Amino acid sequence: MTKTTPTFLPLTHYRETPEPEMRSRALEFYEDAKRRRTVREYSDRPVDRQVIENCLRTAGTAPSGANLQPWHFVVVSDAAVKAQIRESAEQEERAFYGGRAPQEWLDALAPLGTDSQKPFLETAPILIAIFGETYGVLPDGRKVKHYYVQESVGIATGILIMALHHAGLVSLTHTPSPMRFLNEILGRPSHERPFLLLVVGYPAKEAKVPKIMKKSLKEFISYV
Ligand code: IYR
Repeated sequence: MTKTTPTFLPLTHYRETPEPEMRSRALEFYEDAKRRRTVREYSDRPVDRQVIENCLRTAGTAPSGANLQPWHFVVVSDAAVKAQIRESAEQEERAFYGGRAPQEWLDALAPLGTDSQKPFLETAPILIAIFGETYGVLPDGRKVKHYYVQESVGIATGILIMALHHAGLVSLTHTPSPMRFLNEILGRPSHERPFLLLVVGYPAKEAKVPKIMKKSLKEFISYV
C-alpha cells in the first residue's frame, strides 16, 4: 500500500464571469448546442488531424473516478480497417434487426429510420472507437483498479461530441451490439471494453436527419 500526500495549488485558471455575461454565455451555448444533430450520411471529405487531436485533448479534460482517466480512443482512418469494422458491425446489426431485438425496441427506433446497413462506417473519414479500461497497467506491469468507468467514459464522450460540434464537425454515436469485435480488429486488450463507436466527419451534401423532438425543460427537470 502506498499513500500519496496531496499537493494543492491555487485555482488560478478560474475566471469569474459577471452575471449578465454569464446569462448570455449560457444562452448562446444552448443555442449552439441545439443545432447539433446526429448524422448518418457522411461526405468522404477528410478531416484535419489536428482538429481531431484537439477535440480528443478536450475529451481528456473530463472528470473521472479518482482521476484515473479510464479511457482509450482509437482514431481509425484506414479504409481497410473501416471496411472490416463495417463488415462486423453489419453482421451484428443484421442479427439485431432480424430477430434479436424485441419488438418494443424496434418500435422505439422506428422514428429514426435506422436499419442494418451502415455505409457511413466506410464513407466517414474518421471512426473513433472509445474503450473503457477496467484497470490501468503501470510501467512495471502492476494493475490499478479503475472506478466509475462507465460514468467517466460517458462524460469524456459527451465532451468529445460537443468539442467536435464546436469545431464544425458532425458525429454519430454508434453502438453495434455486441461490440467486442472492435478489440480484435483494433488490437486492444480484453480489459478494455468497447464503449461506443463515434463516427466523425462532414455531412453528405444532401444529408437528411429524422424529424424528432427534444423534451422541453419542464419535462425533464424539477426543483425542490
Ligand atoms: N445499434 C443499432 C440499433 C440502434 C439502437 C439504438 I438504442 C439507437 O439509438 C439507434 C440504433 C443501429 O445502430 O442501428
